[in-house]
Amino acid sequence: MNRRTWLRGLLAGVGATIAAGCEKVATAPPALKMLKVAEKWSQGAQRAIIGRHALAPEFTEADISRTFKANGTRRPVDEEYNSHLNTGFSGWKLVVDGLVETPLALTLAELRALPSRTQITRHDCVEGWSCIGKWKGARLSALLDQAKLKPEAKFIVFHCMDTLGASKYYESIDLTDARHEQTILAYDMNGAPVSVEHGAPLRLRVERQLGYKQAKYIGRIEAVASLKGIGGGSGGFWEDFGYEWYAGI
Ligand SMILES: Nc1nc2c(c(=O)[nH]1)N[C@H]1C(S)=C(S)[C@@H](COP(=O)(O)O)O[C@H]1N2
Ligand SMILES: [Mo]
Repeated sequence: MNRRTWLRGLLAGVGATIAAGCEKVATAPPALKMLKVAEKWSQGAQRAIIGRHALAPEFTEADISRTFKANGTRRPVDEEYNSHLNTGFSGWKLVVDGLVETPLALTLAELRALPSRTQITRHDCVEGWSCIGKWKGARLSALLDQAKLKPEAKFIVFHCMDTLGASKYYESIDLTDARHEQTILAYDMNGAPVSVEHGAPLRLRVERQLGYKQAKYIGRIEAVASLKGIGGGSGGFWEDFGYEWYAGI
């Protein structure tokens, strides 16, 4: 192992906040596995103390990063996405289905009419970089209230319109995060519609979680009882490669 791969492994072991990156992490040596266990324990303790409803830190306009790095898909190649992009997303609708009483299909104008929230927050990618941006979007809880979750619903799945590698990107969160005050479906970033590289027309902001949970290019939101039947079954694109499903920070 050269110094770099060793360092990468170490960072991955130390924990989700400063781990290796949006790529498959090399198998960790035993000492690092122990560190990982310790980190998991300390994360659990922190969560118990801080609680799942606490707000992520918010910043001021002056703190907004001059350039916000784009990561993962920056320009979807998918035909359906591009036809929506070419028509300014005028025919695009967000589908909300699965375990809901009232399935929805909402235009961007309808999403903009829902109760919204604006927040200046820090995005932390497992690769070890962070950027601060201002996000405005519809509160996910408002959308779920409109669709009326069935009692069996336990998770909210975000089906994205981009293909990364060989499969469509997707993510999922539980109902605590879905109903968190800062969990929004963002249509604006830094005062303008979300750009293509950052997930146009709609991307998730779930501020108590790491970067890979922040699904871009959302096309459909599905309420489910179990994550088993979706994608590789681990609840997200990177989770199917071994990343933690709960990426709380
Ligand atoms: N649909 C989709 N969502 C995605 C990704 C992606 O490749 N496709 N990458 C994730 C990762 S790893 C990060 S760090 C953030 C990057 O968001 P940004 O490009 O706005 O910085 O988006 C996340 N959401
Ligand atoms: Mo990331």
